[in-house]
Amino acid sequence: MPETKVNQEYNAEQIQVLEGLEPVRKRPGMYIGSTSSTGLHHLVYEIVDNSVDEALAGYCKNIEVTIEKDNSITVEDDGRGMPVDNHPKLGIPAVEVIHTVLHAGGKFGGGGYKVSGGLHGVGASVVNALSEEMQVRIRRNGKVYEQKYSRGETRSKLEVTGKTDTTGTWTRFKPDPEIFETTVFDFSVLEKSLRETAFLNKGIRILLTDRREEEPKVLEFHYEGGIRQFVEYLNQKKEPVTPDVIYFEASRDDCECEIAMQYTKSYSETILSYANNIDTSEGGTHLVGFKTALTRAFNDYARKNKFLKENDPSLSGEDIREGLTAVISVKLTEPQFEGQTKTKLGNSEMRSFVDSVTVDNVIRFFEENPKQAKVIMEKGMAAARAREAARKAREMTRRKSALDSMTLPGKLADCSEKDPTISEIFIVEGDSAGGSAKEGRDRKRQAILPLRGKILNVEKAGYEKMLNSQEIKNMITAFGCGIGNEFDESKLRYHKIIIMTDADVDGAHICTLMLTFFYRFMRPLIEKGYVYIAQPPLYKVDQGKQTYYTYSEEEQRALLQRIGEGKKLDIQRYKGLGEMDASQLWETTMDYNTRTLIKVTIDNYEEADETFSMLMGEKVPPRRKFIEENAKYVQNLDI
Ligand code: 28F
Repeated sequence: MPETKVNQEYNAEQIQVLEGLEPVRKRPGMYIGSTSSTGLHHLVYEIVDNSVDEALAGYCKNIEVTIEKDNSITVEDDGRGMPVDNHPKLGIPAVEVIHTVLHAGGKFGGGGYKVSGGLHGVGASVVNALSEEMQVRIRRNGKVYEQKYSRGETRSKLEVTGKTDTTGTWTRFKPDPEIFETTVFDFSVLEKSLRETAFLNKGIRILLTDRREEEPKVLEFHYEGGIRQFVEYLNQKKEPVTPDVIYFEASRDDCECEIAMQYTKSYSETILSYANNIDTSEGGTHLVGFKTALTRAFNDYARKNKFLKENDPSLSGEDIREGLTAVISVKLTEPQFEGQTKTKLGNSEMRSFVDSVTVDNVIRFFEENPKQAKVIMEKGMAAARAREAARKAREMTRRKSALDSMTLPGKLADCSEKDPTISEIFIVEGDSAGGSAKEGRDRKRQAILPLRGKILNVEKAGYEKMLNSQEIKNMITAFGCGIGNEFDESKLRYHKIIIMTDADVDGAHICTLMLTFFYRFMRPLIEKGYVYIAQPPLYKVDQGKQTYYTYSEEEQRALLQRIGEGKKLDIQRYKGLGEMDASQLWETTMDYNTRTLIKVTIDNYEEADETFSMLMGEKVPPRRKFIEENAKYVQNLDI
């Protein structure tokens, strides 16, 4: 009988077996990313992902993860149980191959197993290599099988230890302190990861137990709603602007895509993306596909439904994603991971696949839910306006400081003094009073900015409209200190800002509008005491050559009592600043030595805030109530 020729060719698998798991212990970072706490927790994800794969195959419903007292981990599932029959070529049980051959498990000839999650499904063999102890118990064929391993080596033969009428796999491993910086597990890290796994695999039930304390700590994760519920969970501390979570899924060839999204009132975007249950924190082609598709679908719908006019610019991606919470989960057989931490999906086909699925489904949702679509459209457009307004404000402040006085408004009659501490600016109502003020003023220290009619009510108009008001823009550039969070007190050009309006209802309203603007957008002006209200006279009383001015009704009564008898009195009630000529305006209201100025202060923030909102805001009832309650205190209300 001729000697059977010894087959000298080893196949890749046999070479792999000969090499063993030494490479893993030499360079663990290559297989689990690091040997820090992060790498330690990856061991758990590897084992859990094998149970998840068994669940995705439809055979496992429950997974239990336990942190034991000695910081070993046990994971158990109720799947079919790892195969125990001998591997045809290697002559050892399949379960032993899975635990001792690198890159084994999950990928033997495909067979309904998608590449499992974790760090690219390197599976149980890596965990064995990096554990000082590991054991597996399989319930299958009515028997319980058990085998032990340590640091990649087999420590016992696979043996039958009992009978059972259930099936499943139970694994226990104790990470090797020779490898890891720490072998203490963090409950909250496992909690976050297992909760995400349950969201990403709807219907799976995962139990997490921590037995290291007297009282075991137990959490269960089970979400029939899958990533819909994930979005609800992410939004639980935010205010959704639509009742529904938008959800859609599609599969094609060997790609699957599942997306859930919902807008909220917040200004930030939260978009999580996964590939084969791996958190693709560096994004990738699936995320790019989603974002470009959403921007296109949004603008198409906005134009088609006249939210955007013909020549309106399209909304940008960040405007459209403001307040958006979304979860994108894709599954594919041959994922390519790139990037610094190998968490960026590289497969180009996923970009076009996710793009087409997203455009079709987002447009469909908008068309089937026009009310929710309207709310979403308006949110995106408001974001665009706010961004544009903020840009203008920056631009304005920058331009003003860059070009200095070159950009001052034409209507401003500036003063020659450059020292702001002794410079003043009068904001004067109406061009005629403005003309008298320019003529009568002290040109060295007093600037005049005439205002034409009522300025915008910023309480109602909001940021973007405010910046389109010429009157408001003139004040901003004249003051030179910017607004909102661009406000810079050191750039203020006048340390007295004096509001000079008619002593009538209109004048009072204009004054209130200006105070509202200062309070909402340049509050430090008031806080630091830069804002004043001029006090023009109410009456002019001539008696022979003598002229008197009075500034209130009681002052007028007192004067008349004092000089009433004797020569004829000529009394004039001023209806507006415009009735005074330049010299009278100077003498009565602007002359440093004789004028009266009221300094505006904020004694009580809350009250001020409420008063402005109530007096100037949208809601009429509170304003009506305030006027009814306070009308009796009004003295010179002219109708
Ligand atoms: C606690 C960790 O690892 N569970 C697993 C199975 C079930 C099968 C399997 C695993 C298929 C062909 C490689 C059983 N019966 N929990 C786990 N449960 N692996 S890992 O098969 C291994 C792959 O070779 C299984 C029929 N088909 C598959």
